[in-house]
Amino acid sequence: MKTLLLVLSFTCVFEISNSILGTHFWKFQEKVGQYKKKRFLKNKLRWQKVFSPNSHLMYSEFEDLYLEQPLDHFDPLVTDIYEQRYWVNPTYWNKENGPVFLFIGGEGALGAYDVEEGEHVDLAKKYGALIFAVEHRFYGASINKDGLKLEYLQYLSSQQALADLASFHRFATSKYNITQSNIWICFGGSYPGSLSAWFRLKYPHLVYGAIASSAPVRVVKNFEGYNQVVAASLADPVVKGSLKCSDNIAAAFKIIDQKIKDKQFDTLKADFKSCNNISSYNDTALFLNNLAGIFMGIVQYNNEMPDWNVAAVCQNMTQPASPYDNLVKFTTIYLDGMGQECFDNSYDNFIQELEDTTPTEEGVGVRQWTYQTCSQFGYYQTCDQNTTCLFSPLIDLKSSLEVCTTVFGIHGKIVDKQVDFTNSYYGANHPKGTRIVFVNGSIDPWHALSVLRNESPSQISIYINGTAHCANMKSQQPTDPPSLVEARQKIDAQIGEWLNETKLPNKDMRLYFTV
Ligand SMILES: *[C@@H]1O[C@H](CO)[C@@H](O)[C@H](O)[C@H]1NC(C)=O
Ligand SMILES: *[C@@H]1O[C@H](CO)[C@@H](O)[C@H](O)[C@H]1NC(C)=O
Ligand SMILES: *[C@@H]1O[C@H](CO)[C@@H](O)[C@H](O)[C@H]1NC(C)=O
Ligand SMILES: *[C@@H]1O[C@H](CO)[C@@H](O)[C@H](O)[C@H]1NC(C)=O
Ligand SMILES: *[C@@H]1O[C@H](CO)[C@@H](O)[C@H](O)[C@H]1NC(C)=O
Ligand SMILES: *[C@@H]1O[C@H](CO)[C@@H](O)[C@H](O)[C@H]1NC(C)=O
Ligand SMILES: *[C@@H]1O[C@H](CO)[C@@H](O)[C@H](O)[C@H]1NC(C)=O
Ligand SMILES: CC(=O)N[C@H]1CO[C@H](CO)[C@@H](O)[C@@H]1O
Repeated sequence: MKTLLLVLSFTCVFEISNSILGTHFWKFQEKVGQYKKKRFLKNKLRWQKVFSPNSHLMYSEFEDLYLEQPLDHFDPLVTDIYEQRYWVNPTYWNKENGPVFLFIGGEGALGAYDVEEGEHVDLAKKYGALIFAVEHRFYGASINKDGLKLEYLQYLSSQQALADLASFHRFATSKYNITQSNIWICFGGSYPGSLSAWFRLKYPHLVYGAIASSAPVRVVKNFEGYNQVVAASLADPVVKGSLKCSDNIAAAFKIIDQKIKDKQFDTLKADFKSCNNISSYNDTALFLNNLAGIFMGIVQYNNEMPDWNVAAVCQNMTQPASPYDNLVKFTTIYLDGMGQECFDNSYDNFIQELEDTTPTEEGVGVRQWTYQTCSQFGYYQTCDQNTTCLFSPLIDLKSSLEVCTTVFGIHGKIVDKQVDFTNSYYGANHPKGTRIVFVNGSIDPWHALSVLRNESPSQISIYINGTAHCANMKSQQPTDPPSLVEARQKIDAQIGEWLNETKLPNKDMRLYFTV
């Protein structure tokens, strides 16, 4: 029953890590991240062979750089520091009046590719921008070696992360000789999408405009809306889903629920390739989360990897065999595809993983992100309300909240209070900002928490028919659907407009445009 946390990744930094129980969803996400990295490297190597056949093939020409940040921006008596990692790509920069593009990190490590590839890089080429990518505190290499201990997690918050960006702005302005003529625009997808919107909202004097892709700015404890979109996406013909497909998935989960009631745990263990016995309550819940996580992951990352998309799920789930048998078979295909023999459905293992305080430089920070959901965001992707959820109602809020209590000592009532505060603090899905573009995909379950309508003439929403999480953040590809091409053009035009208005002959005019 724990909800895997949402993680953002690669272009989406580490596209929001999910908040469902178990680590399986994360594994899928990591696989998506690895795939993208591999594709990127392959393209890069090909490029290097063509243009510099004799160069040694390095991962990237852009090195890891660090700046010192206070562990606590708000309490002068805390004098500890940590080193925050960032990258800079000056290749396209027109120093005189080119903008600065800030790519914001989230719940996973960033990489040099974040200043080399993606929509923001394409736009940087066009507009002569200096590109920075800044890793989020406590993720990747931006953490002290004992940073994951409970006593330090209090310094992991979106407010501290935004203050890091303010402090980075000051640091970079001085180090790279950035002037008033170089206006800043920030980018982010998923949780960093929220940070992008919030950076503009809370620090409008530092950043001129923000692109917020797939940004779940309205936080919510029980995010049952996630699975409503998952259900709608699996039924959506635009991505080759169908009602029959979603009905069959629901039917299969109903049979599983019945087998659980009948205590047929050995059958379930064998049918769905569980590594462990799942008869204890917590393990059963984890099993259900992991199984549902297959569908959540594939929908959220629809078409990020070849063969793993709604179309394939629905082909498998609408075969002539019974829905249950189709699900059993698809689970096996899925595990093979992930290179795993069985699902680890052990709740104890899951908790142990969350309690591990050893930082890992790569990938998603599972412990950190879980802490952020417990302490600020909730986002638990449950199935226990009266919704159109296809999965088992045993995927419930109670078990997600138990993880907060068990691992961090944060009780459900506190989660409530913190989630309410976060919405008050930032304005939920009606933030009163200006020059913020919210971009969402209709297939992306996270869009349910984003800004989907124009809030004002300068706080606008772009809704992409048929795309999943953060699709617009990738560089353009020949296979992109017209809706995505059009969305990117709108973002491009918006940035063009912002830059034009700052280049008016009387520069002081700029002040009138900022409010
Ligand atoms: C910034 O300007 C100073 C003084 O003009 C110069 O010495 C330095 O090299 C410049 N730094 C960069 C990164 O351009
Ligand atoms: C799983 O555990 C239950 C309860 O302890 C036990 O009855 C059952 O035989 C176990 N199944 C397997 C396959 O070990
Ligand atoms: C399930 O997990 C919760 C939270 O870790 C724990 O309090 C509870 O005792 C566990 N239940 C069982 C039956 O092990
Ligand atoms: C089932 O899904 C797999 C993995 O996506 C895919 O390769 C396969 O073609 C699908 N099977 C059918 C019958 O559509
Ligand atoms: C769920 O639906 C049932 C039947 O419509 C209703 O009796 C029940 O109160 C609902 N529960 C919630 C939490 O809305
Ligand atoms: C989305 O695209 C499909 C066709 O690809 C079209 O039938 C549908 O009307 C579109 N939906 C919206 C809201 O534009
Ligand atoms: C910005 O100004 C340039 C030059 O005047 C013009 O060609 C371009 O169309 C303008 N772009 C937008 C988005 O207004
Ligand atoms: C779920 C949802 O609110 N979808 C909305 C997304 O944005 C489009 C365009 O603004 C609306 O038509 C949808 O209703």
